[in-house]
Parts: sequence; C-alpha cells; structure tokens
Amino acid sequence: MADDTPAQDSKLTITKRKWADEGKFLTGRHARPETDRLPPGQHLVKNWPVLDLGQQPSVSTSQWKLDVRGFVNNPVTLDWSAFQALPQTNMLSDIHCVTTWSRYDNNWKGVSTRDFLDFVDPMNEAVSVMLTSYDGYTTNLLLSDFSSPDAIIVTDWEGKPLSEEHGGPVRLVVPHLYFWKSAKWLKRIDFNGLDHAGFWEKNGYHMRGDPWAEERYSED
Ligand SMILES: Nc1nc2c(c(=O)[nH]1)N[C@H]1C(S)=C(S)[C@@H](COP(=O)(O)O)O[C@H]1N2
Ligand SMILES: [Mo]
Repeated sequence: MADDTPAQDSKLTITKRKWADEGKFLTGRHARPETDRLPPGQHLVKNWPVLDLGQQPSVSTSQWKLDVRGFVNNPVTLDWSAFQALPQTNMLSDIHCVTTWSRYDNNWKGVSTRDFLDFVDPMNEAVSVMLTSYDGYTTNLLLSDFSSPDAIIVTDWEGKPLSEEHGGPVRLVVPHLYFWKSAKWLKRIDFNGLDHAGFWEKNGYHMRGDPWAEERYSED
C-alpha cells in the first residue's frame, strides 16, 4: 500500500515543503502565509498614525544630508542629489508598531539598504548600525537586520514625497522589525563593532524587536 504513494518523507520533499511553507524565493507581501501576516497582539488599522517624540524637524531636500561613518570603506556624506543618483527601488510592505497597530501594503520608493551597503562598503568589523535623526532620536540595528532584502531608505510613500510628519525627506523602513527601528528624518548612520542601545532600547524596549517573537520589551 505504501509502495505507490509518493515519497512524502524523502529529504528533498521535506526540504521543498519547508520552503513552500516559508515562501522561500518569494519577495515582498506574499513571503509570509496570509494567516501569519498579523503578528501576535497586533490589530489592523487603515489610517497611518503619527508617533514620535513630539518634535518634528523641518528639513528641506536642499538642507538634507546623510553622514555615513564608522567601519565603512566609503565614509560619505550624501546630499539629496547624491542620494537620488543611487539605484531607486519600489517595495510593498507592512508596518507593525509596538503600540499594537499594524498597517498593510505600504508602497515605498527609495534606496534598498542592499544597494546602499554596496555603495558604502562595510568592513568586516561592522556588526551593528546606529541611526541618528534630525530630532535627536537614535535607534540601533544589527547589520544582519539592516541588510534585510525588504529594508529600504525611503523618500516616497504611495507615489508622493514622504510627508514631514512621517519622517520626510528621508526615513528608514525595516518591515520585519517593530516600527520604532524605522528612524524618521534620517541624518546619520554609524557602523559599529558593538550593538549599542538607541533611545527606546535604553528606555525598556528590546534590542532587536521582532514582532513575530513579540520582542517588545527588554528582559530586565
Ligand atoms: N526620528 C525619529 N524616528 C522615529 C521616532 C521618533 O520619535 N523620531 N519614533 C519611532 C516610533 S516609536 C514609531 S512607532 C515610528 C512611527 O512612524 P510614523 O509616525 O510614520 O507612523 O517612527 C519611529 N521612528
Ligand atoms: Mo512606536
């Protein structure tokens, strides 16, 4: 009886089934099974809430600069036109804020962190990045998270320049982590040898912030 059934448990079958479950080789919105799309403890919103420390800096594209320092072979200061000259990418992704709202299908345009990393060329010593913003906000990310294929340094949302309240002219979007990691009004990126804590990470929040693992708060 078992003779004419396909080899359900062969190594290749198991591996391929695992890939199918994980959505391997797919990118963007369908990478996760639809049933697993909303992380635990989150609820869906249709609007886009504004959250920050209450100071929204006004930075025009002509004033805006991004300093890249630390363990990189190309420690640049990019102005708006230098940033626009980098490869431009569109991505669709979901937002998960630690305050429990999630928002699906945000259409971003900007420079993927992969293309950005190709340009600034991190050294082997770099394990983490610290992002610093024009409002004084900081947040830290492991380089392995910053370099995720769906992470993007954005200038546009839904075909329009990113509004000031949402971090324009330039913010980061790292959709696989809680949204506090996605620094608005991006000003500086330091490539560090150690993973130092940023603003919320020093104030009780988790160093990594994976929504599917509910890494909301630090252990102590
Ligand atoms: N520069 C800066 N970036 C920031 C913050 C901030 O206070 N300052 N707040 C973070 C938090 S806690 C969240 S939830 C998101 C909110 O982004 P939004 O206002 O576009 O929804 O921005 C993150 N990035
Ligand atoms: Mo947040």
